[in-house]
Amino acid sequence: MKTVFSGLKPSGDMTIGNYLGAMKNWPYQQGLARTIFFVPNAHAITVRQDPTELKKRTYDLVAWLITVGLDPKKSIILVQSKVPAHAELCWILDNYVTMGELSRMTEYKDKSQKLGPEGQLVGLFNYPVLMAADILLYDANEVPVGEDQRQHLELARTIAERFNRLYGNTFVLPKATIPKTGARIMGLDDPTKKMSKSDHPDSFIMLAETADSIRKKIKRAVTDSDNRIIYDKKGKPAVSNLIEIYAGFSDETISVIEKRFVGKGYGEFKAELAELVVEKLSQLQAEFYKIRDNEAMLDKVIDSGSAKAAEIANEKLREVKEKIGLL
Ligand code: AQP
Repeated sequence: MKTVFSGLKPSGDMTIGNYLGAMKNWPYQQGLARTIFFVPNAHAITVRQDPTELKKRTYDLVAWLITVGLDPKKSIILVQSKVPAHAELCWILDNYVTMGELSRMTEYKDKSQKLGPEGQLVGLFNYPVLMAADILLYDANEVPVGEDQRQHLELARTIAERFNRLYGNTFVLPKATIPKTGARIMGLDDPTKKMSKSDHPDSFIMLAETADSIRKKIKRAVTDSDNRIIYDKKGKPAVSNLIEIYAGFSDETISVIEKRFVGKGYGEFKAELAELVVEKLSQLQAEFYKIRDNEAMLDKVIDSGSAKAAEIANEKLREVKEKIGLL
């Protein structure tokens, strides 16, 4: 049975980008694969975090994972900091990747540029190696992620291939699985930039956003010059992004949506989109708050999932250490 592995870092409140590009698709894998989902809280600290907020968001995220349909009886749900093997394998893999390879990672280039010299932390630079360790520890065959993570996945594959060549078959080569729609939801204020939970609030819609705020943000979202609802990523990036959000929430194809809005303008389209997002998110929010209220249950899910994960991860780490001569 194949293994499917993915995660979401608690570096901000979850956005509809994280939902449509990643977590919405994860529950479908349950039963068809060994499914492991994690909260990479150690990844989150590559950018300064408020400790109380970080802890709260870690619980929020576990609650969101359950809300979208992950069942702790069918999937392993773990928190990265509870399984030290991730950090230990990262250190080992650091010795099988070059500075040049890491320097080419566009996420590092974008983030470090945005953060300035003070934010150019070694952890941020090393982020893709920790991510490779996360994936390789569990023999993951498939990693369902949004488009932005493709480059990191390729690096994980390169590191695995390099290690396997030197020491014999050790790691499974992971493959990124990227959804057809929603793989790259762009900012509402700027369709040339990916929607990110750590950006300006006008650029994203949170999963926990209130109905009023969703309506306001969609109304204010930038559009393109003509008034037609046509999907054309190059020529009409802003409207194409809104159509993609519509498709993600309605589960309709882009051409069905285009047909529905023939002869209608941006105002009408945006109003319908806002109502669709409000309806879908309020259903999810109702479920989320019930789950989030029960922190004792969340603790049990985290502890038992992390213990199961540690068994798998420690076994892989033992094999790696044996192969390279570490006691
Ligand atoms: N805009 C997006 N469209 C589609 N998918 C997206 N993902 C993130 N943004 C979009 C996918 O969400 C998953 C979790 O990502 P993450 O939280 O681990 O890190 P990220 O990709 O760096 O997400 P953010 O929101 O941009 O976080 P910050 O602002 O903290 O860096 C991944 O599968 C990702 O592809």
